[in-house]
Amino acid sequence: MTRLSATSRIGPAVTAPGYEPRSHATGIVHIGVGAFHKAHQAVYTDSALAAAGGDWRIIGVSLRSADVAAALNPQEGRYILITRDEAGDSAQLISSIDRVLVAPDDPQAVIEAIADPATKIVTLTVTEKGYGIDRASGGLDRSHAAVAHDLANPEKPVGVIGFLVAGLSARMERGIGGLTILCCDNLPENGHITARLVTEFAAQIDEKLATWISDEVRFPSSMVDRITPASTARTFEDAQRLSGYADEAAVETEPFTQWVIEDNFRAERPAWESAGALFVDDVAPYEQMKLRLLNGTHSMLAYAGYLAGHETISEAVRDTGLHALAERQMIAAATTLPPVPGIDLDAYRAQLLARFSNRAIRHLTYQIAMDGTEKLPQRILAPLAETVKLGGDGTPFCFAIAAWMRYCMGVSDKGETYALRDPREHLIAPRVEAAGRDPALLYDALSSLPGLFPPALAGNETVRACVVSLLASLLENGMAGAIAQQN
Ligand code: CS2
Repeated sequence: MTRLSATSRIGPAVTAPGYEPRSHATGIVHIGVGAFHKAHQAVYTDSALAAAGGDWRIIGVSLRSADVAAALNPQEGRYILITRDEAGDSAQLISSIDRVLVAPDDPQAVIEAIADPATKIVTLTVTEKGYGIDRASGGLDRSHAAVAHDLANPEKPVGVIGFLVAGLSARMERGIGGLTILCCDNLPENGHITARLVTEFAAQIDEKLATWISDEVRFPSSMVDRITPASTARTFEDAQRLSGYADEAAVETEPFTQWVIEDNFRAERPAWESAGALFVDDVAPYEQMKLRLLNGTHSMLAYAGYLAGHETISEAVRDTGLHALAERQMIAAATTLPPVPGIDLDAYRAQLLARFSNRAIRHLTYQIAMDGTEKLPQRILAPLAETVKLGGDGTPFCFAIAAWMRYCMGVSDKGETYALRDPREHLIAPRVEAAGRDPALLYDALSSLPGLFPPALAGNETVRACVVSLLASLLENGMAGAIAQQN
């Protein structure tokens, strides 16, 4: 089968780009070219290029693996995006990515791309664990492997913060001026977090650079949303069937998409609003809504669903017991939110449950279960702390915590083992082992992981009692039994 390329004559089943890609130069560097980027920011940029033109094509950067570059570069960045709905699939050829750089192969090329005067915006999707956030202080975690490496070798970075600072330093030295760094990861106030990490890192190297960054660089926050599972053999087969070409870079996603961006850019930007992006003064209410209702419930469904034997989110949410627990958690999370302009939260909740049930998307519970310690704080623990403060009932969140703690044991009710896949696995494993099957010991061992629980929850006896009793039920009755008991 011929491989997809810039000159492929794609059949009518695939929507072609509404612009001539080669007529547009690059203006964005994107770090973390995973499936999510290819189903989200790259698609908004593709639409913006068609609607309003401009030199906004994307230079992608992979921080670790060479796989994405190997798939995309021979295709001049082209790939097929399949949108899956229960009513059927649709496909689109995306052409906004120009090329992908592999950072470990050539770190200097990444620094040069960020320092290029043509680069106006650097967007980021490196997942929560990529940044090196010290959860206790909110600042830079100097023990994070990439951060520690990059502080010692600022000219040869390996991590996202190190690369940003090296690129910015080159811009300052060359008198080029600043740019916009737009974080698109699922973190609250993600622009503020990124600004703080970058500035703290820069201050370690050169105070003057830190001041220059504060003056010259903008860090808008943004809320991103589109459920995008990892590509599988079926994604590639369908891309081939629809387009007539082999495409190992193909991705699949759901129809829904949302991007809310703080309108705070250093210079011009693509017309992302032409693809539906919303520019606002304050993203925080939208971020909280999405993190607490969508991601918080997603995590609960991932842990409880996986242990109850459900392979995908759609299966999990079609389990009537889990459906009720998902709805209960969303209702509880909604009470912790500030008003969200223009959003009807009841309709949002119903829409989320419908999105989760989409059987055309096989989003694995095991995929979402990974990196729990990086996800729990903003998804579950923050709304629980808020609920406690408001005097509400924290049980829905306690159930999610208990499900995560039970999941940390690494063995299913049937005795099957699985890998935890959490950056703090080395801390979790010995604690779980020492606690055995004692619910109180398990709670104490995991809730005391450094920086995980916010101080407001750490010594809260009501929360402890609630999670411990749920854990006891989980250990005694199994996940399916505990779900039934909650209903
Ligand atoms: C999921 C998210 O993997 C996860 O942790 O909760 O990737 C989720 O699918 C996206 O945030 C949806 O926008």
